[in-house]
Amino acid sequence: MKMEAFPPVEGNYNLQNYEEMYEKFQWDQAEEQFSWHTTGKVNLAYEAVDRHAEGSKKDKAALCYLSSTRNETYTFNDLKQMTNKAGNVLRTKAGVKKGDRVFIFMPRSPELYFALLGVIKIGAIVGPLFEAFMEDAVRDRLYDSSAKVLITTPELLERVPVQDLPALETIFLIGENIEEKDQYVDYQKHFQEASAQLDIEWVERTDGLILHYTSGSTGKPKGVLHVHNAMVQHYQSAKWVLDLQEDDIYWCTADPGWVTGTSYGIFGPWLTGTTNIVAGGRFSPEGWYKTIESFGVTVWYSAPTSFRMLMAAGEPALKSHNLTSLRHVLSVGEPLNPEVIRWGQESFKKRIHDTWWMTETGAQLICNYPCMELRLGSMGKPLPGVEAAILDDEGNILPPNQMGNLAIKKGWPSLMHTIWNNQEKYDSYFPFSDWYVSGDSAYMDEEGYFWFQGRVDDVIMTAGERVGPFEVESKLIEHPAVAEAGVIGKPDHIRGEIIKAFVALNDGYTESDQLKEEIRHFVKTGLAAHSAPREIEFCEKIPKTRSGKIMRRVLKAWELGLPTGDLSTLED
Ligand code: 6R9
Repeated sequence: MKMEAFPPVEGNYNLQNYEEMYEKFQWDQAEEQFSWHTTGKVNLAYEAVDRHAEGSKKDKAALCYLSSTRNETYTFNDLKQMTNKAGNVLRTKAGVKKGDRVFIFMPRSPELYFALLGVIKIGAIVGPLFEAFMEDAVRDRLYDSSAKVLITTPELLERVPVQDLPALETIFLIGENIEEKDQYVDYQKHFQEASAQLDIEWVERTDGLILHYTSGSTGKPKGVLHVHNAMVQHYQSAKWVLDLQEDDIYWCTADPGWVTGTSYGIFGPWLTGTTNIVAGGRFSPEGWYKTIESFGVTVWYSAPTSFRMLMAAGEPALKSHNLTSLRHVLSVGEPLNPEVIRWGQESFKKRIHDTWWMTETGAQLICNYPCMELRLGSMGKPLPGVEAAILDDEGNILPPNQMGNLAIKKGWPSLMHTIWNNQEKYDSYFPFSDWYVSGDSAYMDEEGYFWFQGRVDDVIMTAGERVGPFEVESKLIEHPAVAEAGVIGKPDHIRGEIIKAFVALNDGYTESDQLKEEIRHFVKTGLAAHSAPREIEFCEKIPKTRSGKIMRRVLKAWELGLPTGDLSTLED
């Protein structure tokens, strides 16, 4: 198949020469950035906030928050004080101590960011939840982690099954006219009265920082525990991959309920002392373009699903905004379709840089860098300091161009520390001792670029051919009628599996058998005969997670009439 590529970009980037850095970089070099390198006192929140507040960035804007009702800016000094107050409230009103689990269940707002860092400052472990979670999702997570404290709003309280959570001692409510009784405490009242001076809890590098629950295909969601040491990689990847520099205005569109919204919505930007935009409310093409324009966003980190929605929204919204402030654009969460990269190049004249990583890996691992050629459809190359390979099912390294298990050699700083209460699950990621096996299927080309194929469970075996759902989906969305597509293998007694595509159409197109035939033909001639879906079903929406991932296992379960498994992260 023809490979399409964009040349490296000229410019003053933090990472100038990928090959050279890959040869020589060791992680301990990155540690010199941190004050603990000299003081020996460790706390991520200190490095992300207080270190800047006590230095030359004191009055630099750290957090700019915009929603339909609020427009606020906080400097690093403000952020230091606000997070200190939050830490004090938690300590004095709920007795929170090092290692306690404190969950935050509320919409994006400055209070959420203050509280999250406040928890970390006092050495506790923070568990951020999507505000859209329903009762079962909240119960599973708080119960599994024996959370001691919850910070939420009165509106969301009905989704907190307090009676089922014996470990939950205190519930802080953020809102108007809070009545304090039993374990319910008015957070804002105490926040206002709290001291802005705090004794930070110094911790070990291997002490707990954050607990992100992530759902597997079966069973309950698993609690991925990260530790303070992850900051080394949050920092270094924010430098090289996000390319954050002194004057940048950075916007990560992810919610802190998803690992992207913490590693790169909080830690990466603030460890590097960058001005960080947080936008409240829901996605709308108008609102998003306006955010870029009004703040003059220079570095923008988002996800394929959002880019596809912007693409589907078309020219009118795009053309009425000035997006020339953008200098660097990135994507994560799902394979980035070549069509989306072409759209980015046409519509705002920027390459969109794909980045691959997982909740479990804590930070970016395989990425595209401005100084490197960008091969459309590839995830890029491993970060300096990271060794990636494709393994067969026995743990042997496969040669280039063979599809297999994407694996990373242990030894990068942000690898999860454990799965909460589930050592067995943790061990299952390391079947060949030294290698972390991701569960993703990929291949590496001759020049060392990695190409994502699908989750291992999603790879389709049809008439003896292995087909990754991603390339079929990518081809499908190149058809003008197709807005989104999800592709699965459907058992078939002759071919093993056949390819079935679920397709959501763009506005202005009507479902018909003729259109199905046309789409099939389009994939057949554009990709390969064996990759063309034998069945196409139109649907209004493709089921996705809140972080925008197509839930192929849900499509498959629907198709086969089987139980759908954990649906807590399904978007409404
Ligand atoms: C950060 C994050 C992890 C899974 C991962 C893979 C998929 C993420 C991707 C990608 C192709 C990319 N994924 N980035 N697939 N290209 N650039 O997304 O974490 O929510 O835990 O998901 O997402 O399948 O294994 P998480």
